[in-house]
Amino acid sequence: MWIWSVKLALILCVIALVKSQSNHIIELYDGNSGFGSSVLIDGYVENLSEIGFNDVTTSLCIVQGIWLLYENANFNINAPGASGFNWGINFCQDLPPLLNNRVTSVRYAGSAWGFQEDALIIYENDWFQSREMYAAADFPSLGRFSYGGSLIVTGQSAWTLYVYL
Ligand SMILES: [Ca+2]
Ligand SMILES: [Ca+2]
Repeated sequence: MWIWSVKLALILCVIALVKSQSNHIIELYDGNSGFGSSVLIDGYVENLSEIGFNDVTTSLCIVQGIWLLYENANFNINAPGASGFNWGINFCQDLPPLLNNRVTSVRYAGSAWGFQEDALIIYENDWFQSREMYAAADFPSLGRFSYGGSLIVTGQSAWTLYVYL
């Protein structure tokens, strides 16, 4: 049983680490085409009202990384809604109408230290919404983290997923 406790502790440790600063960087803008007031973000933001930018984003510039945007707080955990994903290096774009002036939470996907490193991220709901489970290496059991709504694979390694232990 202690093994599972250690594994759970490791999982939580990794999740805690990836929520802080990373080398994924995005800038959100109030106006079209990167104009207007803006915020630079390099970590998970559960509610953009914390930094005075809730429901105002109209365009974004990705400096680098894989970024997920959500209509509601906490990555749509409590209330499913619109979501969007963008990834790459140094590009800007306007948000689609479904997300324009509606983005309330944002987070990145993959390794905190490099978005092209090997990682597997499994999300509870479709379109990368709600809770997530992150793995960077073999993982014998996901335990209660039995999500399967959507997933993102980064890096160059192949992964095999099993239904049973
Ligand atoms: Ca706006
Ligand atoms: Ca919103």
